Amino acid sequence: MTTLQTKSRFITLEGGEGAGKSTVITALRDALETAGENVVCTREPGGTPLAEEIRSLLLDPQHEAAAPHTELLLMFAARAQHVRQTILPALERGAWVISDRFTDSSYAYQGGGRGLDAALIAELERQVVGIVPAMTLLLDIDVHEGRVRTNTRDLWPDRIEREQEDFFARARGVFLLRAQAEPDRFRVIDAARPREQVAADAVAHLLALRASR
Ligand code: Z5A
Repeated sequence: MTTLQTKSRFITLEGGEGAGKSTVITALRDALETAGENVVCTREPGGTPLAEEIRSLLLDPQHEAAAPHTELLLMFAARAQHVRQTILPALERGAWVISDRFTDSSYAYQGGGRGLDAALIAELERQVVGIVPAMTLLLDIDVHEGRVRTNTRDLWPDRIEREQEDFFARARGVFLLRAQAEPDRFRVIDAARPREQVAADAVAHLLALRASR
């Protein structure tokens, strides 16, 4: 795979910690199912048994700290499996696929957060992933505000969650730059508002995309 192909029924959710992606995914699934569609909800890193094992390696704070390139390549190893094993087969069956995070997270966290070269990430995206979602919902929230939401939940933060706020601020900056650069694909949603409003905006974007087909 060398050129990127946009997949019309493939939707991704991106955003910082505590942005509320899980809540929104449930609302998106319900909206599509009500409209009679088949839906597969999945997540990254993960989404297949092997990719979930890679997720454990990546996020378990018991392991030694991964070098930035190790982290990047494990993210893409998991994604390579996820695309071939879960996403493409579901799309080929005619289902919609909604993924909690995808390649934009690698640009944000490994590129922005860890400082790795975006050209390397782009090359991995072309060679290893090959597909781009038709729509990416970026749930944007102030880093501190998002972390306050998860701090009350996470007794044992994972390895990435243990990073400092400036790491997440750099990641947020990359998400917003990518959204600015690709306005046709991204919809930026203010995730600081109540759950119902955030979910309603996300559903409206999805149904508008579906109606435009
Ligand atoms: N990562 C990476 O570095 N590179 C990559 O390529 C990929 C991922 C694919 C995945 O861990 C980590 O991997 C992630 C990026 C990195 N690390 N970080 N940060 P994860 O899946 O466990 O982490 P997450 O995606 O950030 O999950 P999260 O923190 O759970 O975020 P969320 O799913 O958006 O949040 P939520 O569970 O829906 O809500 C969080 C809490 O806020 C919860 O208690 C809710 O009840 C509450 N909430 C949600 N919405 C609201 C509103 N609107 N108001 C008030 N409270 C709310």
